[in-house]
Amino acid sequence: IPDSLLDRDCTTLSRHVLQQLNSFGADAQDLSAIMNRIALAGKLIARRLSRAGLMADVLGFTGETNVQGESVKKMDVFANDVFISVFKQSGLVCRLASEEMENPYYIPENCPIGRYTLLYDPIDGSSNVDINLNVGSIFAIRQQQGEDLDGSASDLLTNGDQQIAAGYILYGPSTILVYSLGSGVHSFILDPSLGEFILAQENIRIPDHGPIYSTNEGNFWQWDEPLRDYTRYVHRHEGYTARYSGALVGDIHRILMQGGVFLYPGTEKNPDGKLRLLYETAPLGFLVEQAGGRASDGQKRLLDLIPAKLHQRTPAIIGSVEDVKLVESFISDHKQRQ
Ligand code: P6P
Repeated sequence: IPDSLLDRDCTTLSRHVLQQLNSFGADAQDLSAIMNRIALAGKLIARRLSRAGLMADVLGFTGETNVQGESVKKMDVFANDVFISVFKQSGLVCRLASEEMENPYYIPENCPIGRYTLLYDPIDGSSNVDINLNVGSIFAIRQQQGEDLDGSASDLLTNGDQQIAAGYILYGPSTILVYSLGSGVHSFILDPSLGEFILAQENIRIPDHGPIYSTNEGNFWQWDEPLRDYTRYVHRHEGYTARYSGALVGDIHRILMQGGVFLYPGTEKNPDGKLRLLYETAPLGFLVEQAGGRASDGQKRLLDLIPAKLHQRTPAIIGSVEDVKLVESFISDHKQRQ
């Protein structure tokens, strides 16, 4: 972190991206411009959220149901369209795949130039919007492989190591943007008076172990036996505490900062769990691995998983190495006994 406060305030996101990208060569400019557009989207969403209760047409539901079968919040649609709009003017991203859209959105005029695809969850945890609790945006950037002439975006159905950048924006008491381009995890705090994301922490490292386990224990009886055994273990042993907000970005940010493990296992109703691989758990898994943590579906590394379809779901165990390995050991021991 720069020594003087003034230097610190001048370490904006775009400068930090360029500093980092010396090793990226030609892509440096592109990725810096893309991160700038993501920052603009974050500012537009943060501004709307801060006045949600005061403006018409922000809170509540649209009456529609999205591809996930979830009722769509007005804020979901607004945030989804914000990302499309900021990239329309950018010339860099020619395809956007979102939790809110059945098929990717194409910006053909960008295709000859921009070979990048944005995968995103525009507002994650949107049920928290109406009660003024934290929500987040999750994003990943991939390079398009091939021409995608049939519009199926099948080149996106690859493993998470194909992500060239990933991150999230946490809309809480402060608006924080956390990202990685593959060389460490860095956080920025939005200074509304400047309209800039200012560097807060560089090379964030997740502790190898932490006290927190973060999961919806309301699903306990729907889990497989190993996950129940793990839960009984942390209930019985000193040094563990439960924290769960029902909004993925805030729960993961807490784990990244303090250590521990976030779990969204499969259930009888949803054996693949609830979270989506391409634009929720793969970006977060990328970040947590970059911070020295671990991310799996309980048995396999999350970033090795290859989705069969765009909105594929996956169980997710994400966090400190030791804590994720502990959960995995309950699953592998159980399999050996069968
Ligand atoms: P549950 C929000 O709807 C979300 O997609 C994530 O933000 C969050 O982690 C999860 O679902 C919460 O699900 O079943 O615990 O309410």
